[in-house]
Amino acid sequence: MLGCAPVMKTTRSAQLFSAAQQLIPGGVNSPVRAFRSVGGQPRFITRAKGAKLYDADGNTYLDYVLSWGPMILGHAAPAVIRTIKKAADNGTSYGAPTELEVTLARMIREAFPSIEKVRLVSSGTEAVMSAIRVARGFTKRDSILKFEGCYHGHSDYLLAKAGSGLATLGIPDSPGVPADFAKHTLTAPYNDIAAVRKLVAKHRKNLACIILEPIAGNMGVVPPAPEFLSALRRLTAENDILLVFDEVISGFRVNYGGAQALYGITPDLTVLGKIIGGGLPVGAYGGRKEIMDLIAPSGPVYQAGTLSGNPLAVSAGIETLKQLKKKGVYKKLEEQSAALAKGIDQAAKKSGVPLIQARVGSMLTAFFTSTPVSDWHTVKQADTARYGKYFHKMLDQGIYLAPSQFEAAFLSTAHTAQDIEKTIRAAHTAFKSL
Ligand code: HOZ
Repeated sequence: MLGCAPVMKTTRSAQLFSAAQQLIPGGVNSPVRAFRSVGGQPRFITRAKGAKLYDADGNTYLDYVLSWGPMILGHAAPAVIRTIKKAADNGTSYGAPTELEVTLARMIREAFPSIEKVRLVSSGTEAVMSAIRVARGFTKRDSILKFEGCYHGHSDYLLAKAGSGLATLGIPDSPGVPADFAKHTLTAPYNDIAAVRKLVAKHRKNLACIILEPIAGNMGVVPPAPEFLSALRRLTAENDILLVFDEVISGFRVNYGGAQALYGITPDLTVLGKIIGGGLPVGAYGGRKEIMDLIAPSGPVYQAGTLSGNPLAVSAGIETLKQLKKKGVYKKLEEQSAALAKGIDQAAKKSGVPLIQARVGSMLTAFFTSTPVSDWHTVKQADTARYGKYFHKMLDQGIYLAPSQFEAAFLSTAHTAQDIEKTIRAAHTAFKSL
C-alpha cells in the first residue's frame, strides 16, 4: 500500500513518525509497529479506552491488537486503573518483597496447577530466557528444541526461525547472534511430531527442553494439531527432557488456565506475560518445585531484576485476574470471537477472496490463502500483499488490525456486539475492493 493516501487525516502522526525516525531506530521501539510489511506509516496513539484507540490526528479505531494481547478487559478498565492509581500512591518500586507478589503468585498457581512455584520478571523475553536457563541447569544439558514460526522473545539463541517481527520483516536469522550460541538450538516444523521424534532420537542426551507456544500466536494463530501436545508430553517424559509451554499469549487468554487447561497437558515449566501485568511490563516463569528451587537464592541458577515484581504491574495483574475470574467472561469472549470469525468468513466468501481463519477463543488470524495452516511453511504461503491492502482498507474504516499477516487479532470484554457487526461490515467493504 505504499504510495496510497490514507482517507483519514494523518498529518500529526506523519510529523511524529518523521521526528521519531531521527531519534529511534526505524522510528519505533518494537519493529512490527513501523507498518513496514503493510506499507504506509504508523498511527501515533494518544489514548485508549475500552475497545477503542485514539490517535494524534483525532481518529478513532476499534482495536484488535490490544497491545498485542494484554488488554483482555479493554483499555483503561476502571477497576484496573483504580488499582494502579492506588498502588502508585504507595510508591512505584521498592526493590524489596511485597504481599502483592505473594497474592499474584498464589493466583497464578491456582489457575495453573503445573506451576508449583513461580518467579516474576519484567518481560516475556526475560521470562523465557530464565526458564531455559533453569531447564539447562536442571537437566545439565545445553541444547533446546524450538519450532519454526514460534517466537519466544529476542534473546540470542531463540531467534532461530522465529516468527513475529522476524517473520514480518523477512529476517531469517539476526546478525549479532554468535554461531556458538545458536548451535545449541534445534528447530522443527510446528505440528510435526515425526520430525521431533527424529531430532530427539539423535540429540536426546544433550536436549534440555522442548519449548513451544502450545497455541502458536506469533506466525499468526496456528492451533496445535490433535495429539501433537500429548505426543510431545509423552516423548519428553520418556527422554527426561523438560517440556516448556510459552503461554505469554495464551495464558489467561484462551481460558483462565491457559492452553494447558484447554488441552489437558501438564508441562514442566510455563512462561507467562502480557495479561498477568494488566498492560504493565511483566513476565513470569514457573513450574515443578524441584526445578524452580534451583533458582537463586534457593539454588545456584542465577536470575535477578530490580523491577521484578514491580508493585504497579503486580497490582494491575491481580485486578485483571480478579475480573477474569468472574462468571461468563470466557464464554462471552468465545461467542463474540466466533461471531466475528463467522462474519468475516461469510464476507470473504461473498467476495470470492480465499481466506483461512484460524482461531482459538479470542485469538484469531485471517490468513489470505486457501491452504489450511498448520506450520510456518503453510502460513508463509499467505498473500501478504493482499493482507496489506486489507489492513489499510480496514484501517481507513476505523478498524485497527495487526500491521502484519503473521500476528494474532485479539478481542476484549469491552468489544460489543455492535463493534463486531461494524467490523464485519467493514470487512465486507474491504474484501469487495481487493
Ligand atoms: N511482534 C510483537 C508481538 N508479537 C510486537 C510487539 C510490539 O510491537 O509491541
